[in-house]
Amino acid sequence: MIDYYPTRKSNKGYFVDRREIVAYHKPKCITKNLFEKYCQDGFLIIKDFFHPIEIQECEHGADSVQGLITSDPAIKAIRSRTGIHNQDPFKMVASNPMLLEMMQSLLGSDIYIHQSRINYKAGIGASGWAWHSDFETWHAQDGMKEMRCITAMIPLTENTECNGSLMVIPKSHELFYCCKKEPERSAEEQFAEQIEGVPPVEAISKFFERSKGEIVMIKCRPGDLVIFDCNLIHVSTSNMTPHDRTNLFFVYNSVENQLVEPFAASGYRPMEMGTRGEIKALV
Ligand code: 6CS
Ligand code: FE
Repeated sequence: MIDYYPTRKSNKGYFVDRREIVAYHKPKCITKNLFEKYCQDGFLIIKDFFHPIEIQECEHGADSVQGLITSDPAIKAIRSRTGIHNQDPFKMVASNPMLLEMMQSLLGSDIYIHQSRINYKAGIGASGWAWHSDFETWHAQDGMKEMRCITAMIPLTENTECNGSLMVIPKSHELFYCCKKEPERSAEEQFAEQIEGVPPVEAISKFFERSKGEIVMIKCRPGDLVIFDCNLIHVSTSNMTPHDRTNLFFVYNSVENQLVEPFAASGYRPMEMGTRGEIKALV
């Protein structure tokens, strides 16, 4: 199979253009202006998308899951729990009809969930993530062929300018950086801290040249919905405030873009990091 995004294969990094269109159709729940903005910038923040009750239930759900994964008080790093979209109460939000209609329209087909997770950034010390494109990882490690996949981020606590909010480079989704080859680590190590697939400073500068230096901090609150293209370059800093930051992530992929063999990895990651096999479309 031809690899149009040959990342982690050679000893030198380089750029290639995006091949796929960013979105197919305008979803019913957003205006034409917002749709165009999404296509141009590669992300969108939609205020008050969810009903407060839906989100409150997830906040309680997240608290109980968090108890399990941060029981060691010495651990102040980011903690992710994957594979949560079939679990109550998260299931309800992952299959919210307006959210599904939006993803189906944007992706122009039936959809399914490629990956779901809760990311916790505990207060006073949780570290962040280096600049990266999620698609780079999904292509290299999971065998996601095309950029036809969108992440929905659902804040369960306020994301402020201080508590390690996501930052994105608008328009960076139009260009792909093929990263240089790095020694392979285990899926779990890679998930906890990304080293492979991190573009060098010169490459990030080029993304900034295209955005004319623009960087957007995704400030949002419970009830809001953030959507971003799988190839949008993003980063997040550590959380030195006393305020924990918790976000849900559901990654929707087109059923026409199901995983093939990984393009730059020797095996499959666990199922909850990249769904493969028998796919049931969400309706
Ligand atoms: O390994 C992954 O699939 C992921 N890693 C990062 C740093 N962002 C998104 C995705 O969950
Ligand atoms: Fe990411």
